[in-house]
Amino acid sequence: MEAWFFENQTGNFGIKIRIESILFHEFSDFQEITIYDTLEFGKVLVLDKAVMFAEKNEFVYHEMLGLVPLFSHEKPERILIIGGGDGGVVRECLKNPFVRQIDLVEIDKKVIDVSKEFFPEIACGLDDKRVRILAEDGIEFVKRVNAGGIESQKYDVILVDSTDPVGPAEGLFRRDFYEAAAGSLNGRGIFAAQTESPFFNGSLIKDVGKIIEDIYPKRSLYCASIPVYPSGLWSFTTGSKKYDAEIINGSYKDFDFLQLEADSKYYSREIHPASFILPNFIKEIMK
Ligand code: AG3
Repeated sequence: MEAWFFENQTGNFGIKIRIESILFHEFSDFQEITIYDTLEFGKVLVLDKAVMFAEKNEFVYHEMLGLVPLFSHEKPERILIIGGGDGGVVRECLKNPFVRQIDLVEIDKKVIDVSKEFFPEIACGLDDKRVRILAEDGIEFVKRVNAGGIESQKYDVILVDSTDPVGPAEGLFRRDFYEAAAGSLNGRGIFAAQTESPFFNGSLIKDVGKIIEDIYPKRSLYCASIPVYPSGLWSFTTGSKKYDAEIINGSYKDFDFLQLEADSKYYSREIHPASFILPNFIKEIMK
């Protein structure tokens, strides 16, 4: 008998993926966690019935959220990742030669545990000695850093690898969080967050963009193609205090980009600036 997983990506549209087996299913303190083995995409992590990634194409999202903001920064030494307990973004950040410390603040420790068990190729960076894992609420965390205020303990880059803006991640799309995050960055800091689909979530992208524009001198949006997410086209919003996110910083002149490109399946020196070139309907959203 055939078995299928359905995700209702909007109220009126969804995807189905044929599954071979259910490898894991549990309600954690925060959400429903399911891991399917699928015929098309390999293993798939699903949180609250929404696909987080599929083994076969997780590289797109993780490379684009991890590498673009870091390589536009001159010297990203201290990184904060909010969410992202699977470790995919950590793995990518570790490819940057300047990274000295990554704090991963994931509210749901169970996501970290299952990723280590079922997705060792995604979670591989979590055991790196530069990585500190904090199982707590990212919103409270940035409020603390912001209030503590010691410049040397602030971050060069903050990345938000959240679920959709419903359930545990809702607060990660609100102004008070964005303001506390900006206050947790040092004067050269860059912020980037996943901001959903330009086709289905235009008003969210617009609202987030307006807040980011209020807070940072530089704001931009870039996109990447992710087949298992709603509409297949995904957006990332950046706010920057100094650097232009669309440009690879000149401080990487001696860096071995050929090796990075060999180790990466989506990101390249060409894709970095190209992903900021937007079709008119997205430029319209950004106005
Ligand atoms: N975080 C973004 C997932 C959003 C997908 N939405 C959906 N399927 N409705 C992914 C986390 C990967 N580290």
